[in-house]
Amino acid sequence: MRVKVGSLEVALEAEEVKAAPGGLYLKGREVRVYPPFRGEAFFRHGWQSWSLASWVSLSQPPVPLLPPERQPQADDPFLLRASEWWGSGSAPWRGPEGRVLLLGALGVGARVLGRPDLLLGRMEGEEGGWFVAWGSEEEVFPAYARLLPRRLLGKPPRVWCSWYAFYTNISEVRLLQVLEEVASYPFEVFQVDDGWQRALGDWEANERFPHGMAYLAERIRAKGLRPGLWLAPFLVTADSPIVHARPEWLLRDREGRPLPAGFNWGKPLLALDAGKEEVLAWVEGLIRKVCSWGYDYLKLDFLYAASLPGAEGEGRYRVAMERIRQAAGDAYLLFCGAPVLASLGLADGLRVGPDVAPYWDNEDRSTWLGDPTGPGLRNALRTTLHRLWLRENVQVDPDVVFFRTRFNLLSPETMRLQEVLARYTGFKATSDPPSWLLPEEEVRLRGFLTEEGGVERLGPYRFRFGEEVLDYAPLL
Ligand code: 9PG
Repeated sequence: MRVKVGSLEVALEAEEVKAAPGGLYLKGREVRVYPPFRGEAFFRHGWQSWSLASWVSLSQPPVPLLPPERQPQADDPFLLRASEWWGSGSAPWRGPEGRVLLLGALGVGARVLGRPDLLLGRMEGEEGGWFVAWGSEEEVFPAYARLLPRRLLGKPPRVWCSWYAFYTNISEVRLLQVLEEVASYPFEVFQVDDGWQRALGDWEANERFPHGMAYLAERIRAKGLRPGLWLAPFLVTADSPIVHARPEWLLRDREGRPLPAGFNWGKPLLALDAGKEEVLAWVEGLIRKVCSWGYDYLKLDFLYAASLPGAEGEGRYRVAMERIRQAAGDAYLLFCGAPVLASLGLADGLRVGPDVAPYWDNEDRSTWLGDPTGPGLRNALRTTLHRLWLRENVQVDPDVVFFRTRFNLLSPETMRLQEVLARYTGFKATSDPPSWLLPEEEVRLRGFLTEEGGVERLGPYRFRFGEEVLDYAPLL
C-alpha cells in the first residue's frame, strides 16, 4: 500500500496502519517501508550498552568484528554476522537534504535492516508494533522516544566508582582510605565495582574484604553516603562453583552446548539461563542478600548474558529484570552491558556507551580488529552521543569523568568533552581518588559535583558550556 508519513509518500507492507502522534503505527511481525529515493546513511543502533550506535554509510558494508569470541559481548551476534547493516530495535535512515525516515519497534526482540531502498523490521517473539516517522533528526527521535517505556525518578546520582582507578585490584583497606578522602566532597554514592567477589557466580566477599561486605556498607553509610555494589548476576565461567553445582542452569543451545557469552578477565564467559525459574529464584535471592548487606545502588553488569543468543532472548530478559526490579525494591538500579531498548521502564540508570579509559583509543582493537566497543574515551563518547535521545526515558550514564592527570594519557581537551557530556546528562561519576588530584583538579571535581545544568545542546555534535563551544564531530 501507499501511505503518507508526514509530508513523504512511501510504499509499505504491514498488517495494519494507523495514525500516531508524529507519525504512523504499523502492525506486523515483519514490516517493510520503501522510501521514494535512495538512502545515504543509516543510524546503526547497537543492541546493548557497549554496542556501536552511530550513523554509517549505506554504501560501505560493515566490517567483521574480531575475534569471534568477543562478539557475544560486543553486540547482538546476529548483527555482527550479517553482511548488511542491521540495527537493534530502531533504524533511522537518512535521505537527501538530511531528512530522516525512522522505523522503530515498540516492543522487544526487534531488528531492522537498512538498505538504500528499503527499511525492513522484524520482530522475534510476540506480534509486532512499530512506529514510522519522517522529519528532521530533532523531530523523529523524540517522537519515537515518547512512545517507549520511561522511568525517571528523582535526579541522577553523583557517584564515586572504584573501577577506573583500581580495576579489580580493590580491598577493604584501600576503599576505606578513599572513603576518607571523598568524605569532604558532595558525592551521594560510593560504589564498589568488580573485585570484591570470590568469583563470578560466587557473590561473597573475597579475602581482601576480611570484615565482609555488610561491614563496608556500614562504614560507607556512616560517612553519609549510599553504598553501591557491582554485580554481574547472569554471568559465569566454566570454573564457577555454581556451574559445578548446577550444570543444568547454564544457558545452552539446542544440542546442549553452553552458549558462549564473550571473553573477559582472560576467560571464556558463559551465562545462566534466565528462562529457568530456579535461576530467577537464585538471582532474586542474590539481590535480596546484597540489599540486606546495606547496598541500595546496584550496578548490574553484563546483562546481555540474560538475553543471549540476542534479540530472541529479550522477552526472557524482560521477565528476569522485572523480577530483579521487584526484589530490589527502592534500590537504584544502574544497568550496564544491557540490551538498551528492552531495559527501558525497569532501569533507573542505563549505561549508553562502552567504557571510558584513561586513554583515547586502543587502535589495535578499534581499527585492526574492527571492534568499536572496547574501553577508550573515543568509543565511549561516540556511542553515548548517539543515545542521548533516550534522556527522557531513563537516566543515561555516559560513564565516569577523569579529572586526574596522574595515571592518565588523555589530553585536557578530551577530558573536557567527557565532563561536559556528563554535565549535560546530569549523571555525574568519577573514579579519581582525591589524593591523586592536583589542587586545581580538586577544584574542577568540586565544581563538577556542585554545579547544575549550564550545558546547552546546539546541534547533534555541538554543545555550549558557559562561553565554551565544544565540537564533538571530529571524533566520529
Ligand atoms: C568491571 C567492568 C566495569 C565497567 C563495565 C564492564 O568489551 N570489553 O572488553 C569490556 C571490558 C570491560 C567492561 C566492559 C566491556 O567493563 O562496563 O564499568 O564495571 O565491567 O569488570
